[in-house]
Formats: sequence, structure tokens, C-alpha cells
Amino acid sequence: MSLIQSWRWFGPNDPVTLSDIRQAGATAVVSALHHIPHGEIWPIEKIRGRKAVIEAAGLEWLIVESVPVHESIKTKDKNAEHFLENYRTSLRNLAACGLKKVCYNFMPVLDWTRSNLAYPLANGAKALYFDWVDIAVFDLKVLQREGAESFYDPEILAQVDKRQFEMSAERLQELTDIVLMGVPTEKGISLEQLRESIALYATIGKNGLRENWMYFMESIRQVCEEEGIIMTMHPDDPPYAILGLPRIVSNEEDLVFLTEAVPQEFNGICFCTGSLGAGAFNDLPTILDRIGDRVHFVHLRNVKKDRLGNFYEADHLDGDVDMVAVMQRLLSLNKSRKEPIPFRPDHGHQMLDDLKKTSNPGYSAIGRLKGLAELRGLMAALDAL
Ligand code: DNO
Repeated sequence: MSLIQSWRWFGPNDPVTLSDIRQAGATAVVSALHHIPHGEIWPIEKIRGRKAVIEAAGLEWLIVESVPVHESIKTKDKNAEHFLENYRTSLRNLAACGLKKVCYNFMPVLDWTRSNLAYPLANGAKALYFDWVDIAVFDLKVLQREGAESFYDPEILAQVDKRQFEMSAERLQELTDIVLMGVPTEKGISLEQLRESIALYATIGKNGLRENWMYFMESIRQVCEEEGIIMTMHPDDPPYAILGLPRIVSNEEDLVFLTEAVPQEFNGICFCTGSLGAGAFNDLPTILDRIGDRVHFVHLRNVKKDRLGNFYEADHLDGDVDMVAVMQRLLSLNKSRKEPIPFRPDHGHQMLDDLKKTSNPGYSAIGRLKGLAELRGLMAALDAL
């Protein structure tokens, strides 16, 4: 029994079609109803409709990525109960349609963050890139966050003025849009909203965010246990605080804390090698040895970091993450499972024909097809040993 090869599909508006996905060799799809605003109930008919489309293409909708957790829940504000009730209803509706694996994250306000979506690689392909100086330019010059200077390494700070001077107005706007974007198919936020959120999260802090997450888990526990739903929490991307926002899923200690704080099986992990791999302090095979039994979904991706912590997304078998060791661990975990663990090639380079097309950043067809093919080869070879 091997791992299940899945693929993220953003729905009918995704330029990558279900037929493309089948040709890439995936058997299962990871999808979400991105058009439903965060916090609203996912109606059964809409879920059924999406499922039917996926199945008509000969694929299975295996994982829901994501059912977004509304900011009211993350900050546990006065509307939290309303959104928790909606969340439970959405989970019940998903389970009624046979969808029992859900991915989510608990990152404040922004989902994943990069500074460049088209970083040119030496071979002509393009990758996603995270550059601390660019982020500092945004933070200090655009957002103008109070006290932000103290947050950056002096070596980064020393480059900010020069970098800003060299940036065109268009590039500065592009950088701002990229940081504020969140999930590309969903709505970004405004600078003002970001400022308000940063102020609010400063009062919550890491411990407060952990508590709010525990409250969220407790609020959905009964529904998950009754329906047999497994929640898989996605790590912070990148795995350290940015713009002063607290983070609770960035390293081994966080993951151990979260799995121990809520030991029930419904509290699972989405093991994202790219997110965790961007932290020099994270040793991924060791993390899997600690919390592997709670991993129910895997994002396989690689990153190459430099001395200052800037990183770009490398080829799936290249980069700092020891993908062979990770795959070995996953295959051995898989042996003890009743159901095989699904993985998806997470992100891929923009390359070949896709350089001429517009796709969701990180989610072009050919780069992911290459990643999946390499990972499939690795899996087959290790499986045969
Ligand atoms: C980025 C993705 C994330 C992920 C969410 C899960 O490419 O891995 O956006 O879907 O954080 O909630």
C-alpha cells in the first residue's frame, strides 16, 4: 500500500483542469468551495455538486482544503459563537457527503506569505520567493508598523532604504498586493484591516492564540467524533512570526504541544514540508518521528534557504528538506494505517508552456506534474527496497 497521490484543484475556475490532473497521474483531488465567503455555511447541495463534478472526471474528492477558520474564531471575539456554529454545520454537511478529512490553518489574518511570485531560476523557470528585506520594506515603509525595526536582524535593516530606493512604484505595489493576498482565489485584505488585526493580535499573543485554538477544537470535537471527521492543521508558512503576528504551528515544540493539548484522534496534522522546511531550526525527519502518528495529510515541497533565512521554493527532490528521509518515514507510517496517507505535490515551478499562462501562484500544471512524477519515482523506489 503506497501513499495516495492527490492534487489540489481550485474548482471550475482553476486553469488546471480535472483532465490535466488525471493525466498527471493523481487519483484524488483536494478541493474547497473557495467562492463561499469565510465563515459562511457550506450548503450540502454545493458540496454535492462539486463532488459530482470531480467524480465524473474519474477522480475522488478526498480532502477538503480548506474550510477556513473565521478571524472571529481565531481572535475569539464577540461573534465567535456564531461562526463556530456555522463551522460545525459545514462539517456536518461535508460528512453527510462522505467528506471526512479537512485541512485548515490557524495563521492570523494572512495565509502563506511570500514577497515574489515569479523569482527567476537559473534554468529559466520561476519560483515563489520569500525575501526578508522586501518584507521589511513592506513593514517599515508601506505598513509603517510602530516599533517594527526592533523585529529585524540588523543586517536586513541595513538594506531596507537602498532596496526601497531601487524599487519602482509598480514593484512596491506588487509587493503590497502579494503580502495582502492570502489565498489567491479568495479575497485579500486592505492595509487598514491588516493594521487593525496586528493591533488586536498583539493583545492576544502566542498563548492567547493557543487558547483560542484549543477552544476551537473543543467546540468542534463532538461533531468530529460523531461524524468520524479528521481535522488536519497546516503549519505556519513561513514558520516564524511575520509583521509581529503570533504563530502557533511553526516548529517541533509547537507540534508536540498541539498534539498533546488535544490528544484525541480528530486533532490531526497536515505535514507541510515546505512550510516547516523554511525554518533552519526544523529537522523534518525528527519531527515526523515525534508526531508522525498524528499526520493524516502531507504537502511535499522543498525550499532552499540562505544564511539570512530568505528562501525560494526548490525542485521537490532538491533543497534543504531531506525528501528521501521524509518519504522513508511516511512509507513506514503508512504501513500501520487502516487508510493510506494522502500527499500532494505542493506548489511547483512555473515552467515550459506554463510560463505563458496565468495560474494560481505555485499551482501551475507542469511544475507540479514534474514534482509529482519525481515523488512517485522516489516512493516506488523506496517501496521496492
Ligand atoms: C498554500 C497552501 C495553504 C494551505 C492552507 C491550509 O499553498 O498550502 O494555503 O492550503 O494554509 O489551510
